[in-house]
Amino acid sequence: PAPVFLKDYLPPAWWVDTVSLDVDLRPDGTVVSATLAVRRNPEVAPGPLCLNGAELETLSLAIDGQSLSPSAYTLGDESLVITAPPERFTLETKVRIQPDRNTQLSGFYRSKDGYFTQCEPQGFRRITWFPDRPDVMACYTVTLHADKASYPVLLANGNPVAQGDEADGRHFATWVDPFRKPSYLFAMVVAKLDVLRDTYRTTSGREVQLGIFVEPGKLDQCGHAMAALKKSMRWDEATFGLECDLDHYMIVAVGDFNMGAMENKGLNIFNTKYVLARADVATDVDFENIDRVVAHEYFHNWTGNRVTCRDWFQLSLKEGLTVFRDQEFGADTHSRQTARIREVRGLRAMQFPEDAGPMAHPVRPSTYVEINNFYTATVYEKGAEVVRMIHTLIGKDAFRRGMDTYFARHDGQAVTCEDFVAAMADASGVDFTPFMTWYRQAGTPRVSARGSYDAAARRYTLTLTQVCPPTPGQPDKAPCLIPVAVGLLGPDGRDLDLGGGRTTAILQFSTHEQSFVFENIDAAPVPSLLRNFSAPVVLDFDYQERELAHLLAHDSDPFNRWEAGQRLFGDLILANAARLARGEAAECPAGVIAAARTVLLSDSDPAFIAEALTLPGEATLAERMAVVDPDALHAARNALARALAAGLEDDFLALYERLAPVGAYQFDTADAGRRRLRNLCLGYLNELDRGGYRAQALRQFEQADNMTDQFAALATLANAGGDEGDTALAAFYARWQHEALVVDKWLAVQAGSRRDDTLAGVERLMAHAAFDLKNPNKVYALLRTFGGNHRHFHAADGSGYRFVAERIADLDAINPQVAARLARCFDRWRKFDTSRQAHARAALAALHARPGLSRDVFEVVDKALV
Ligand code: B3K
Ligand code: ZN
Repeated sequence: PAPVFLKDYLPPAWWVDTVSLDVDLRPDGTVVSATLAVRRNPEVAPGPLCLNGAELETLSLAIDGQSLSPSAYTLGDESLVITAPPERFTLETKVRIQPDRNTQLSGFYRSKDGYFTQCEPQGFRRITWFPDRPDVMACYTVTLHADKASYPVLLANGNPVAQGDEADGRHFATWVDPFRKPSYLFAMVVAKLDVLRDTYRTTSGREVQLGIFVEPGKLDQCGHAMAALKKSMRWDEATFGLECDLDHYMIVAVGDFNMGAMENKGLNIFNTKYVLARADVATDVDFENIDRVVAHEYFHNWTGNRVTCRDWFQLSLKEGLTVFRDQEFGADTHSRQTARIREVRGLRAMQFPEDAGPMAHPVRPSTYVEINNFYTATVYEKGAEVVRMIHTLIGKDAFRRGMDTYFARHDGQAVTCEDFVAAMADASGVDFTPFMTWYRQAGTPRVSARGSYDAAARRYTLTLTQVCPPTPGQPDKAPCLIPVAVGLLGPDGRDLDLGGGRTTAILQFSTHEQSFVFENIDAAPVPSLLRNFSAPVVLDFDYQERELAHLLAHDSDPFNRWEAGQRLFGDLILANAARLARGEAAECPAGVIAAARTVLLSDSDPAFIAEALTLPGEATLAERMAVVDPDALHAARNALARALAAGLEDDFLALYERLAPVGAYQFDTADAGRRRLRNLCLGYLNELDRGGYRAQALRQFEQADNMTDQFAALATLANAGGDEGDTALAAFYARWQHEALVVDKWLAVQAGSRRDDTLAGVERLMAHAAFDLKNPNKVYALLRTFGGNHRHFHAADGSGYRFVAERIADLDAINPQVAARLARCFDRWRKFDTSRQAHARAALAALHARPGLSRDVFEVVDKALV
């Protein structure tokens, strides 16, 4: 398969102004009749009209009412080229598609309760012939016809303008979307669903009809999503002055969905995972994720839909910005400090490894083979970090002016990342030329810092150097403009005055090496570097254990308090992994236990304490090892958990009891924090492998009135020794087997287990009635969780690699996008020892050699083998 390049972008030779679709669902397939008003783009050289299509059975083609003569066009499997059409004309096409056979879940496809669409990025071409690119924006009118009893709900983007009955028990509905939109934002739903309705009045008085459509019988799981939608609408008005422009805003939940959700204009389609929630089936994390995803899709209405992307290389224009917006919404709605900690934890677990691996790419990629492979942590999460750095560099008010400028200039347009940055530059007066490296360059910059204190001169000098390791296709890296937020802690733990009462300075670090001088410093300080994680970099500083304990206890920046603990624990785990690999015993200095106790007993927010005492993950730590030894790493991490449990047993137990729930469950930030900390205590106590603590966990499992506590107890038991784990797993399945999303949790907890027989368990679950290779949620829960199970996926005998590679091959024939996501588990195979590498290479090579591999999986595997 040939790659596509950003440098080859050309504007379209033809515009489509209006699209009229007639969609007729019949037992032998769906017939789609399309009428397109097409006109030549006067700004580019005349050329043929090229339309995209995939798996379309073409029934007829006509221009201006005349059937097209065979000499006037070339029809291929994936293209329809009309050689010399008139300047302006009406194109009519009629095709048949087979949504019942669409297992890729891209385009129009069947799920349990009816038919749904997913068009981003290139699904619309699986519905009708069309110039399927985001810079062609048109107004759509859609008429749907289907059997009324089976499919009472007929939805499309925009407003309903007509509906009625037809012969043979069928009915129709017509929808008109008044906004011009790219084809990727098209959506339609033909299904049997229940709906929760509500209304929202915008600040300027516009009334919006809200609807959440779900599987019949699930209305009692929609309330939280509806509240999240209304909160998001209010937040965007208050924060960015952005109002909803629609009369109807609908969310439809579907159980078969490749991603989280999709921002189709006025008709979002969501994975059920990000809609359905009730206290007994959803955890606090689920409730919070629903808030974030509902907000994310709603925010896209401005950042993505009103202003869209010129081409798919600009994906981060809408995704990085919209993630930044949903992060800020989450920070304002829940807790800013824990939100930031979780973002960075996620970035380090997912994006840093991606940026160091074979699929590394810039926030704005310059080439791809399959665009679906670029909905990545880099485009989304690093993209959000890039927007956050702009925010940090110019400040909140200028950022708001930049957003206003962006919309004033580009509303209704399809634009580039440069257009966004130009709006920010013009609104702030800051020159962003040096900053653009962040969009062009892949790889995580590594910043090394060293400090020196001159007591006589009362001067502290901080010297920073940066290097960015080479990534595929980019051997030489330029320095980035890195905003480094710095504070200096005095011996009493208080922030020193950095001049004019400021306690945090934003250093603009833009060359290979730079020194920054702080005057009037009375004592040798401990530097607090990269406060609030002001840039997505790895920061090295040779901290002493007591300095980290000082920061952990006193830093006024909550993120860096947490960070100090992560460094303390991470350094110790890595040192112990090396000791264990040499056959020595793991150690745990008293200072580390004491530092942990100080945090545990502090009066900090319980959610913060829980974050601070959660050890860094194996995948994150593995990035710091020259050659990864997953067994030693796993053992060292568990050893530290056990040492903390032993050292703080009484404290954990007391806290577990003190945090016992007082009233009935409700999802609320403060309560969720208490539950998180209490469940962390339960987890630590069970590191001690004692029947009494397992019994306590089993009691919690049985008595909990909510999924958060029940599932936390289950996860603890499923990782512990003893029979209690099996008892709880069996009871959990018996109770929840009819709740698909809860079954996903049950699969995931087993696939992620530390137990020695995890792979055998996963193999057994593949054949269990609960599993279904056609359902992405099931695949993610069982197979991707196993692929992320660091010790078991990277098992020394290669069994994990072989198992996953074979499943990727099976899945590729069903759903290439999901198969390619699973293939990303192999990204870091070169970091392991030669024996593991040989196993991984063999598994990948077998996959690579398979005939008929999709472009999606091919790209991932091919790059992994280079
Ligand atoms: N824009 C969609 C992504 C759909 C991608 C399909 N491969 C979800 C989101 O980011 O909001
Ligand atoms: Zn998005």
